[in-house]
Amino acid sequence: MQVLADAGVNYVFGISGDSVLALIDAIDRTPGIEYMPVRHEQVVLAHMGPGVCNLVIGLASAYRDSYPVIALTGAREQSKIGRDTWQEIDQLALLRPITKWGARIFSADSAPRIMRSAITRALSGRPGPVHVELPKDVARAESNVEAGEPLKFREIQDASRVAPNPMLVERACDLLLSAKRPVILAGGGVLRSGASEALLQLAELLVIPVATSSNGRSSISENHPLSLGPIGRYGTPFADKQVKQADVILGLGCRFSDLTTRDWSLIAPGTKIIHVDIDPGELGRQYQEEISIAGDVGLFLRAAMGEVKRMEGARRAPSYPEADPRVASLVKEREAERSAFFDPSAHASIPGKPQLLVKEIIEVLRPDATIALGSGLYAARYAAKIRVTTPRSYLKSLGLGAMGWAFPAAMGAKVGEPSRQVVALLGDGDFMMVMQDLETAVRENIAVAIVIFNDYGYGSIRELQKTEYGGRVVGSDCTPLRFDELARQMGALGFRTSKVEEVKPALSKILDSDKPGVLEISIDPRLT
Ligand SMILES: Cc1ncc(C[n+]2csc(CCOP(=O)(O)OP(=O)(O)O)c2C)c(N)n1
Ligand SMILES: [Mg+2]
Repeated sequence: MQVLADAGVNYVFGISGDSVLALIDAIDRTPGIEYMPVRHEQVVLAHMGPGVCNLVIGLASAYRDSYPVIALTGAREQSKIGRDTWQEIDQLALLRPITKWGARIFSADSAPRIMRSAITRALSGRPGPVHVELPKDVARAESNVEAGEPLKFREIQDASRVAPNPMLVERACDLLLSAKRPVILAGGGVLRSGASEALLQLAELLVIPVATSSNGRSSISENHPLSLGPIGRYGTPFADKQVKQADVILGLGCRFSDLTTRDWSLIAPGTKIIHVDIDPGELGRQYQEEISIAGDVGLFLRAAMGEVKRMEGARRAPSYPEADPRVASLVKEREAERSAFFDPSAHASIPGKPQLLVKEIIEVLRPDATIALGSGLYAARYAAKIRVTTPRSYLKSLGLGAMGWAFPAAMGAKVGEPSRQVVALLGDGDFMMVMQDLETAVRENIAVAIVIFNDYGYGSIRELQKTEYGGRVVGSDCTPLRFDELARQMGALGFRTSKVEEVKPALSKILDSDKPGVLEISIDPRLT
């Protein structure tokens, strides 16, 4: 615990059990680190066996989206391990495919070394979750081994930033400078590398428009004239078109996934791809690439800027990118698509007008508000249209697409940055997976706003059953629940509306209250 506290870890979220009592006790006795009980084990400290089983969704989400997480789990006493004792499963094996690394602390003396290793592995290179298991007898043993020098997150990250091969950077710059319609595709790696500023600088220097994967959203302000917005499943036809027409694509910290490329149909054959990623395993994995570069995205961007300036190839004095005719026309097209989406008259036939509900939500939020999106239809099709402008302000379980992720993610974001507004936008089905954690939010006063698009069921699934299964809607309707009443009963604020004009005042009340609150937006289930 001392290693974690020294490294700056303030909170350990968890659910207890006999196997982790010594850990919880140690947290309680260690200054600077606090135990925060939650009501679902998606994170981070979990009892052995059933507790570890509940960890799977949280860890798999973190693994697929490259978030650093340390999972601490209990285990039976060492003398009992492997005998199928009560609640015992092979936890290290269970979590292995969804973690970067896992280890058992086998003696009290080895604890600091293994914890230091866990922190380093979670944060370095391509970040991800790690798992440390602590047998009950080891957890209660005494040791005189010191925690060691405090680890600094920043130093760990910097130590593993691999610089790209300069020869490849030069070739990449040559290709970018000779391109006619280049596009940058920014993925989550830009954010993990902290390279938003550098991305903007290179894009502006070369006047290259920037599209993002969904995981890369917030790496560039979507208000910037060079921003095309997200592409693929959760993107827009406008952004997709620019990527289709590109002759050179510079992929930064992205995986060219099925979601991003619409099953690899977006990038036209013959398009030249330059791909930069910290994980060499991603290079050339989905496409035949013109130039593959292993390395940190931020270091690549800085090296490329130096190279371009040396080549004196900057196309323009650094004026404003809108002066470029291509950019001016892109901005016009982008804004036209957006206004059409939110235009009330264009959707007169949709009684609930979910677009307009979302527009109201956007107008209440501060520009740097963090939004966490659920995985249902209303979140994906409508709420995803919120324009994201601040780095790390957009959270969604993308690689795994898990329901039940957005609300706890929003709580984590609020605990991490209490001064920022945090709002979870999700469906009723999504919320029901973890609604018991409202108790956590109230108890710990984690002031998140939870906006539930209540269409009384699994709208996205219902839609598929209507279109692909002859309209036979089976198992996708939920009994109507009053989430506003539930919230109030649990001690949170609770509002409910089905009127567009009531969204703003209700959400403002929650956001201004500094308390957790639920706004249930009732939507006619016949819409899906
Ligand atoms: C843990 C998990 N189980 C099942 C699914 C499959 N699934 C995707 S969306 C969805 C329904 C979502 O319902 P809701 O949150 O109410 O959103 P809506 O589509 O109604 O807007 C389901 C069951 C999933 N993504 N994650
Ligand atoms: Mg629903």
